[in-house]
Amino acid sequence: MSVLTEFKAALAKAKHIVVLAGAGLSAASGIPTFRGAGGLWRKYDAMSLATSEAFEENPSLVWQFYHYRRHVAARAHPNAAHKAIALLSASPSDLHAVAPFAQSFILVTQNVDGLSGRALPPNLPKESQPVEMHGSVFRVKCTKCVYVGYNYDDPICPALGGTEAVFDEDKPGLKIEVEDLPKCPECGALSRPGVVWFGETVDLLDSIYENVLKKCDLLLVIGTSSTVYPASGFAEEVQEHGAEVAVFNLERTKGDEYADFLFIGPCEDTLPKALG
Ligand code: BJW
Ligand code: ZN
Repeated sequence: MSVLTEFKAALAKAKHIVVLAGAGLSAASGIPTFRGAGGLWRKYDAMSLATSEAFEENPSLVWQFYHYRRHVAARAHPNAAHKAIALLSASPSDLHAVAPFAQSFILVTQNVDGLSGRALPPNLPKESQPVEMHGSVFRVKCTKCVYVGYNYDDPICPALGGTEAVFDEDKPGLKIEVEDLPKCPECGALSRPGVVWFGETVDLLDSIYENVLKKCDLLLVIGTSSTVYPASGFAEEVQEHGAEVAVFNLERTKGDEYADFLFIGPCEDTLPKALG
């Protein structure tokens, strides 16, 4: 039996289906990954851009990096893999056509580009929306007060306008004063990107374990190198209680260790076939 046929049989009996997505899901939309060819962490130093220490030391540089990422994400469009997931998240009848016993279908994404949410129709209930475990580049948090909100302005403040072209050329030399960087709409203090940096805790983790992983009986791991904790532990976690794991990736990864079903190839091709 082919892996596709075997996977479809697993889908046909699954009750609680979880999708864990990584940067490879958005690669076909033109969003760079982190560690693969052309990946961000191959070109830029993660520790100088994606830690709270880096932000404290050089908020101008870190904001230029996230302005560049916001600019790219805002212009990108969901691809066939985002759409295949969105269809099953949004439409019970499409979900039940491939998984007649499914009681839940939840996407947990490490991606901060907002594309999975944009693939969905508007006004869906919260349980049909993606869980953005590493936050979003469109979310902003105050460094002083409790304010957290979404901001889709491009640029988010005048001083960052145009810096995306310079950043893309790997010359983020422009020094923007703190008073010209994004400000909290509540208290006026410096705002920071609402993403989870290295060394920071994933606030949603307890809820993901309790409400998502605990009951999962089929996990799809899509386009992630499975190198970053805590998402790197999800496949092992669900397999311990008997769930099956399907891995969709361009190449072999650490995640394959737990794969009951392995789909090597671009997920924008393999996933619509597996879920269709
Ligand atoms: C395709 C494709 C196509 C391409 N089709 N596939 C030592 C050991 C263990 C853990 C640690 C350690 N030292 C430190 C840690 C903890 C750390 C960690 O895991 N570090 C590792 C790098 C070792 N983790 C943390 O710090 C986390 N918090 C935490 O641990 O809290 C507890 C704690 C607190 C304090 C002290 C100690 C513990 C937080 C991690 C936050 C990660 N943040 C980032 C940046 C977010 C904001 C932003 O985007 O700027 O999240 S890093 C980056 O990696 C981003 C991603 O979400 C994340 C995962 O990357 P992903 O998605 O897997 O992308 P890639 O590029 O790695 O892989 C892409 C894959 O797609 C590849 O496999 C391709 O082949 C594939 N692909 N095209 C299918 N078309
Ligand atoms: Zn504030």
